[in-house]
Amino acid sequence: MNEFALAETLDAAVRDVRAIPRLTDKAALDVEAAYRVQRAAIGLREGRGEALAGVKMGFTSRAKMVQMGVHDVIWGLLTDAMLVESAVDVDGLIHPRIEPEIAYLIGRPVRSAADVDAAVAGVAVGFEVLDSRYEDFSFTLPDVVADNASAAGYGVGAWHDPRYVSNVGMLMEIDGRAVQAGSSAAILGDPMRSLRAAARLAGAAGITLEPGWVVLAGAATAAVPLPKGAHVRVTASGLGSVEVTT
Ligand code: 0L1
Ligand code: MG
Repeated sequence: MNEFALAETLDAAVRDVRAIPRLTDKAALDVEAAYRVQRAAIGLREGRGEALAGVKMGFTSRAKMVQMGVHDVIWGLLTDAMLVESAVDVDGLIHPRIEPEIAYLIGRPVRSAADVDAAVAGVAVGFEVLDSRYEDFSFTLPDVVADNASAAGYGVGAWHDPRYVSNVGMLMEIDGRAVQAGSSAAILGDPMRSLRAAARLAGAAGITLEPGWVVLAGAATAAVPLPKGAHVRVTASGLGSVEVTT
């Protein structure tokens, strides 16, 4: 199967809400080719009218990198249709999970890591909804890269002026019960490192981070299953909270 056909397979899994076998079970796919598949699948979304809205970073904790045997973060693209205002329709997702994130707002065009520190216009607490398109949420590194790093949705709380959030406490509650607690330091030791990596990787791929784009720097804790009928609140010390229902 060629790379465009692989992108169509992933895109159909999203639209049909149907898990698929790993692409690497049948196709020889390295990470470089997997990013081309990712880009082609995003192109299909753009063809349906979605606009690029940011970047998400994945495998930003050392623990997850070791688990996957990788030495670098991965990244994916966010579109405007992925933005969750207040509710997620989990019936439209295969096996969703949610995780607490630190989000950055881009204020000026960023073409390389050198541009990014001065381009931050805001920082917020956020969440990411993950939904691997693969059966059993099971994948190899090229599979998850092709699958846009499992991105399905994201939300952000109120934007705050740029500030250091290298070690702020984060809490995720479902229906008032704490389900995950951690620190933003779990994100590469400092989420700014992840933001710089986003700028580096996007720049190398010829993508400019545009004003108004959001960068999800990574998760402060493990993701948890996102059930139907739930109320989720994610809080980061000094950044307030963001809430979502399902
Ligand atoms: O955002 C993330 O760190 C997740 C990257 C993809 C792996 C997964 O689905 O857990
Ligand atoms: Mg994430």
